Amino acid sequence: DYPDWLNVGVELTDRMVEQGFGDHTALIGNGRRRTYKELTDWTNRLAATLVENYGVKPGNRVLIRSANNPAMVACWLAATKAGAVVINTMPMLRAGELSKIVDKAEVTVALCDTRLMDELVTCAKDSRTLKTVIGFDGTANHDAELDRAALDKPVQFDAVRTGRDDVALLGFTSGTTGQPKATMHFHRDILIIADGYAKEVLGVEPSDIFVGSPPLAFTFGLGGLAVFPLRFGASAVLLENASPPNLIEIIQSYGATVCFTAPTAYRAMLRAMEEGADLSSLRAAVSAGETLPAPVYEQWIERTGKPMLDGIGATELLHIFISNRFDDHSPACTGRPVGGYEAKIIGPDGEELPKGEVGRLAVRGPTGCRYLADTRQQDYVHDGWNLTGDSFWQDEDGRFHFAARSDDMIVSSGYNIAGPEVEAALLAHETVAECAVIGVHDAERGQIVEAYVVLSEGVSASPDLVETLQDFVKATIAPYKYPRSVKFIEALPKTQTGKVQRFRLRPEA
Ligand code: 3SK
Repeated sequence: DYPDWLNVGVELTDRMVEQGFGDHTALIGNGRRRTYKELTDWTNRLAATLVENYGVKPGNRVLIRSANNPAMVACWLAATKAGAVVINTMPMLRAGELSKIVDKAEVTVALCDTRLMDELVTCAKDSRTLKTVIGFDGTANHDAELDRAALDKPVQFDAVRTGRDDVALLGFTSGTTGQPKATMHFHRDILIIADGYAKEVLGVEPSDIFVGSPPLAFTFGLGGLAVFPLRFGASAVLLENASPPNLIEIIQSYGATVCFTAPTAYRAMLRAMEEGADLSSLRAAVSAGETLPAPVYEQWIERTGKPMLDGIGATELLHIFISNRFDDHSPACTGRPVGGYEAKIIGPDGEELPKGEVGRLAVRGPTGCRYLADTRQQDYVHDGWNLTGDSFWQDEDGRFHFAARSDDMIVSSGYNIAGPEVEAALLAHETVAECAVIGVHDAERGQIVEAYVVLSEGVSASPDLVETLQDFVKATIAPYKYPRSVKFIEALPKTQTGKVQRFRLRPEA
């Protein structure tokens, strides 16, 4: 039910002021609070600057490079108001990685935190399309080229009348192969994730204060830390450094009520609570991006009396499409589809499988995958169903349960072994800080389970420990699932969004 002409930049700022939220705090970061009115004025000035000083036209691809801070959100909203198609990128990307994005998206203008210029300038030197790189002040002291140019612009801006089905955002996903894919999302998609998941599952109120760790460049972060709060007149605290100690400190000092992060950070929060941290302000702890181990979920309920809300999303679908609810949740369970989405489990022939059987998770709903100029579209969408890369099963009550990434299923001596189940078993041992499990070729069994283990602080690797862990897994889950090979490593390979890259552990990688 969105109007034909819709600009999500306007909906999240000017419209909120019209609705009476002008004096509410919208964004907190870099030691400052900004109200909805201030954010609206700021983004209107920036939008006017982009159009008048830099010639940004509707449909131009504008890349933003920044850590999570209010200036990045302001740049995103401003470029959107100017009718641009925005690509948010993470600060850790190097010139080579930026070049792949710039080439694929045909980026013409880039807005870059002045602290992060080097790699982007290097990328622009060789780019066919990227001719304009404009610095902005990520610390929001308005002391960079873009900010200075914006200072004398009026606070009113006639936003471009984009259509609700015009592309507003390109979300990049590296997948498992390293060849980035761009997913196109419309203006209306960005409101749908708020009016769907955020409203139905989280019940966002203007009094909510959002905090979290995912980068705004990742649609999980853009939704959780910008779209959801701004759509409902709530506030977001944006952290350039969201490592667990900082996140915990911020939750306490701002009384944050909604947190978006991954299980590793929740584990750190559980430890901090044992040492006296007071995280009781949190009413919603959202976990996604990695499987939520049942012990973390259980300990969270034990400590806080509230469920942790595990969910699954995908850049292709923009945000979370299956989730637990405050009043409908259980361990090792991802929950039920968010309103408007349907999900089913299919076999290799595309036919729906009976309840209880593990197969590929297929989803359809109001947001869906549209890869930009990519033949992989044909693999991802069949008959309107988005075929995720995850293996799930559905229980008799209709709830969905994660089994494994489709490509992570280990088949050993005819047994299907879901790597995450072995990981969860290992993680329950006190010596294991983090781990990842893969299948490796074995002449006798086809594959065997191999575990890569990062030990807890102060624990040393030894052959005895290998045996201890193997026995522990055998005692925790069916013995055939135990890791026949255990390797100790310093750190797991991860993407910049914190996902474990199991494919990099495989011998052929
Ligand atoms: O889990 C993910 O990969 C994800 C991606 C985009 C948006 C939300 C989520 C949870």
